Amino acid sequence: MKTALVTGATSGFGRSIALRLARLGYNLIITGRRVERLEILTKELQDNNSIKVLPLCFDIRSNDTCTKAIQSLPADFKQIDLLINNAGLAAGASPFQDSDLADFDQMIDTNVKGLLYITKLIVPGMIQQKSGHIINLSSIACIEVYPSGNVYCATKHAVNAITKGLRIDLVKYGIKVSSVSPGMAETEFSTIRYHGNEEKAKAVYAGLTPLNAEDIADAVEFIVTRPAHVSINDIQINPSQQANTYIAHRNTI
Ligand code: NDP
Ligand code: 8X3
Repeated sequence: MKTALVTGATSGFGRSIALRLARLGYNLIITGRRVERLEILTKELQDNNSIKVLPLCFDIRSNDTCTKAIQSLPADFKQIDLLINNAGLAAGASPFQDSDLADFDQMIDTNVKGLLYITKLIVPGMIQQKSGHIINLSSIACIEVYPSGNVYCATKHAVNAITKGLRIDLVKYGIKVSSVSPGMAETEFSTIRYHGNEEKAKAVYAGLTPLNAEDIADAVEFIVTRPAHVSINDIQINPSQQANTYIAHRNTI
């Protein structure tokens, strides 16, 4: 049985991806900062699947806590076959000049540095076993920059570059590196981005049908179920009503 580690499994994409991987028979390490949610998901995963589940509660922004968490893995969870680097966020949506430096720090520390910390800890095991698969949750913001997207887009451009760099450096060890780059998807993402303002969060999806977390789990399932000789580099996935980061066709209400 293979083991997958999913960061940011307490909500949105990460939760759906964990549920999907469980159905595919993976043992799971699920992570996030909200311990109650990890406990509830652990029970749900174990009740419905014959798999082993290990919840790990930590903040991905600290290399120290990431290191302690990964070092704490019991022997039967030490070999990780699939790493889903999903934990991430947008904090704020303002023109650069009006943006908050604390939001910049939070996005860079989570989306870029946190992803690097976890990946640095998991890659040595994959190199040793000469196999593995890393899937990074990127975004269409890795391709285009949109108004008031400044630093969020920068973090996803970084994820794109890191994905490509890892693919180059790890190819000789039989390690696949993929990314999923979604457009608008309704999760807790916009509520977090607007610092809890539900009205602003809802307005993001007004007049269109956004992606949902299951759509992203579908993409991950496709990537991980390809034959050994096939590596999917990236799946870009948008709502049908979103052409790119600027153009969305909204129903008139
Ligand atoms: P959610 O807000 O629903 O989920 C985000 C997850 O990240 C949560 O489980 C959260 O867990 C975790 N997380 C955030 N910060 C930290 C931290 N410091 N330490 C550990 N875990 C953390 O958002 P989505 O599911 O939508 O987003 C998942 C990924 O997909 C992100 O990388 C996002 O940028 C990307 N994405 C989202 C899109 C969208 O429109 N929704 C589109 C394109 C990409 P907890 O709070 O418990 O720590
Ligand atoms: C999240 C989606 O529209 O902000 O990555 O690029 S968007």
